Amino acid sequence: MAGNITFTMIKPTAMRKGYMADILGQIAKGGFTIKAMKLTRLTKEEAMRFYAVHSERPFFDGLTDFMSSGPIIAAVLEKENAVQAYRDYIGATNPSDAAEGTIRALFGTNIEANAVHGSDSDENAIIESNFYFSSREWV
Ligand code: 3AN
Repeated sequence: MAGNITFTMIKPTAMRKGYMADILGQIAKGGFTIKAMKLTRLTKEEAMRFYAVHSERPFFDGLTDFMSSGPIIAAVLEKENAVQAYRDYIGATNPSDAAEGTIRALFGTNIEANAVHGSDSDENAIIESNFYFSSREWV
């Protein structure tokens, strides 16, 4: 059965461009409830740990440099069938392929700086949420 939790980050370029409030508004408009949230910044080592599943990919070094390049927002979101619903709502990895009106189409810059992260499975949603938040930080 599909779970009701997903995990997102607003990435450094979207933060630098001042899209934080607009993206949070868009998340709310999509019917996602924020269960935990923080403004934070990853070290290179933390970014490498977070994206460890991609360690063999050619873009790993650039991605982890980028994700540790500035402040981000990390958040746990709740909605029915959250993982798939949020992936549909943010759009394709490359913003130029993302459907009109999706978060990545609206706020993405390129395939790396694509505005937001969204978990790809229920299992990873929990692992990623636990990477950032203790149970005390969930409401
Ligand atoms: P998604 O975030 O859509 O699930 P993944 O899991 O394939 O995409 O990739 C994880 C992250 O790695 C993406 N959000 C993006 O920032 C980055 N990425 C993916 N493909 C590329 C690429 N070809 N070049 C640079 N960065 C990439």
